Amino acid sequence: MLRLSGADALALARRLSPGGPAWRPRRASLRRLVDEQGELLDSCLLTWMPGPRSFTGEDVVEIACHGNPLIVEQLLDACVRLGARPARPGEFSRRALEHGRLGLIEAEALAEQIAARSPAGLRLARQAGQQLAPALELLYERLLDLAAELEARLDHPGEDLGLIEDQDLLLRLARIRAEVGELAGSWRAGRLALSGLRLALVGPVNAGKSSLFNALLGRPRALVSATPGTTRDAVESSVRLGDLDLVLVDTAGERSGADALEQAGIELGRALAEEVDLCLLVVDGHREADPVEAALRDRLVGREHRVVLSHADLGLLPERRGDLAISNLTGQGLDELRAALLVWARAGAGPAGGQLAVINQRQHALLLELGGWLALAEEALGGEAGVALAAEAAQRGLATIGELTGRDVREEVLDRLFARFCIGK
Ligand SMILES: Nc1nc2c(ncn2[C@@H]2O[C@H](COP(=O)(O)OP(=O)(O)OP(=O)(O)O)[C@@H](O)[C@H]2O)c(=O)[nH]1
Ligand SMILES: [Mg+2]
Repeated sequence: MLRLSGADALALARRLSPGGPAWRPRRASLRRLVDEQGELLDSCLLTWMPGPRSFTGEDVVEIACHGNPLIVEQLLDACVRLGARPARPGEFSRRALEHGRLGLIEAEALAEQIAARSPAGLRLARQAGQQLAPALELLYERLLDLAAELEARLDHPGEDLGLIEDQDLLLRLARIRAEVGELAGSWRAGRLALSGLRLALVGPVNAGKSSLFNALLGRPRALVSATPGTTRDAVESSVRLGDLDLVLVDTAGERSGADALEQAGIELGRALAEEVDLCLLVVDGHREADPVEAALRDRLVGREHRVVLSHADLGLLPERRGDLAISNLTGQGLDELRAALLVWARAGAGPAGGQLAVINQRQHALLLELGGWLALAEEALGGEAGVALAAEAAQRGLATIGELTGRDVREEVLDRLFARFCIGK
């Protein structure tokens, strides 16, 4: 699909396909596209969508040409010779945004839908595109009401305006703050669905990390051998796990007395393991724990991690403790591990599938900021600082939601106030 957008779109399309049927808005018509010499470039369906009722809000012509990249390239060249220029990345959506055809959140959701690498990510992005902006608008409306209440107290102190009680106001603020907190917390689930679960396999040399890496990937991606210290460099690869994208990082095994090069590999593995969502400590369950393993267990304290006992086929020592036992040789425990990974990934990830989640860091950060303003408003209203600060904090909160959704704020609070209470003189 080639898409022309702008005031000259139709004029250009006419020159590209002289003659042909009359152009009717939003009706696909079969046309012959030719170059300057009248040579046929393609014969295909063109659709004219006059602005502002088009995706970008401008005049748009869509050319549903044949899929050969050569045809697309020749058509593009012909369009450029006729005065068009290639669009910049995201430019159509950007124009749609500028012309009010697309909200900021919807544009962000669209970007995530295009980039999604797992069904879970796609589902979340679609959902955000449809429900996140309305949900935020609703929050905005509710906060606007409260801000209006606060403004009323500020402008007419001591007067009985039939306003709601402070206690009620506080309660409503707290309720909004709780919802905002929940939505901000959904980022963990959002990030998980969109970026996938990053999982590092760490452990002593020869524990079976690379074997497990290959088993989870379902293909021999990393070298496996009985020689300790086989994996030198970190190896990364991704695979679908349930409806998630699982990004696996195999690291160099740890041991004491490694040479400089091997030690560098170990350090690299440690650094990468710092950045993942979950570490799997793989240890050989049919051998006793050694100091290297003890040090690893210590290092993982306070971090998201699980312990996998490998070599279950050889018989586990009774004193060995871990979350799961597996054998890379027989495949024992691997299905259980996959299932457990999905559960572990979602543990603490906030709302499970089906619930609304934010889909990027910007939204997350602004929601945290909003929560801060709401807390300040509550604190001020309930304490010494008083209504002026509370009103200001509510305004900042509104501005933050405005920033989130891409809208503008300010005078509206007063508009709302007078409309609702009819106190204007
Ligand atoms: N019997 C048995 N052998 C295993 C198992 N897992 C791995 N091995 C063997 O143990 C040896 C080491 O396996 P790797 O997967 O290379 O171990 P690693 O942890 O990646 O080792 P380094 O890269 O050196 O840190 C190989 O000979 C594997 O075939 C298992 O569950 N059972
Ligand atoms: Mg290895």
